Amino acid sequence: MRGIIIVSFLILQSLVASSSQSAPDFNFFYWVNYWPGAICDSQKGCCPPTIRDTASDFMIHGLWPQFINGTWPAFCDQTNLFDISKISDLISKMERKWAEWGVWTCPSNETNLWEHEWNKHGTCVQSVFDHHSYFQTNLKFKQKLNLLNILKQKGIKPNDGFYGLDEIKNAIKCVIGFAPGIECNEDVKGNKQLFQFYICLDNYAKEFVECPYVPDKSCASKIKFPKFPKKRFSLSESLSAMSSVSTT
Ligand code: U2P
Repeated sequence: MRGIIIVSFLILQSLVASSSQSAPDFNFFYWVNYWPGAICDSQKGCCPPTIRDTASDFMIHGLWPQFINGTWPAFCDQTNLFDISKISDLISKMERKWAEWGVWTCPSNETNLWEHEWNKHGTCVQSVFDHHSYFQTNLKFKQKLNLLNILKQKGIKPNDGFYGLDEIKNAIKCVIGFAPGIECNEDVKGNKQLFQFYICLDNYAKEFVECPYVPDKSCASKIKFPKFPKKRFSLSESLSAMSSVSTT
């Protein structure tokens, strides 16, 4: 009898626990990555060379909760704003994979992208993520999905060449099973160019899913894949390069 009571109590307890865990109140996620080369050209045709230790790669923009009707929640909680101390172990990786895009504008205009993404989108997904897991999940997908390599393997390279929009979508679809959304912008000559990928994830950000909704993101049937911004050496790197030349 005592055993039955204990088992019943445990079942009841687990039911209460699972019902108090809130389910996501949005439908899916966009995981958005931008191409730094598309930011340079679209400004004044210039591109400040970066001294940042960024990889020549797509950069994370953010993980955005979405509704299937094409709207999205934003800035949901003023009481839990960005706190960098909660993600200190992730910073060095984030600096390489999630660079501020103002670095590549003319003139450089750094705001704080991480802070903005948490305050705008992260605060709306607290049924699924806390500070740390929000940022970590972005980095996890970056590790899992190498967009640039996928494109390069299909001969689609950042060389200022033009490639079919469907060709680009299909390259990604071949690997994740679903076509991404693509956002374009224009270079100074008015050419449409690859700016951002929208990869759709389920509302727990566990799996890739078919995009329930992809907004029209103003591309053409052929789009330019601009070069990656050139790297400028830092003062210490330049000095060490000079000293190695003078000693040889
Ligand atoms: O389009 C302007 C900014 O609104 C946010 N956005 C846009 C489309 C969409 O489907 N979902 C969404 O969240 C983005 O916010 P950001 O983080 O850049 O401020 C988008 O850039």
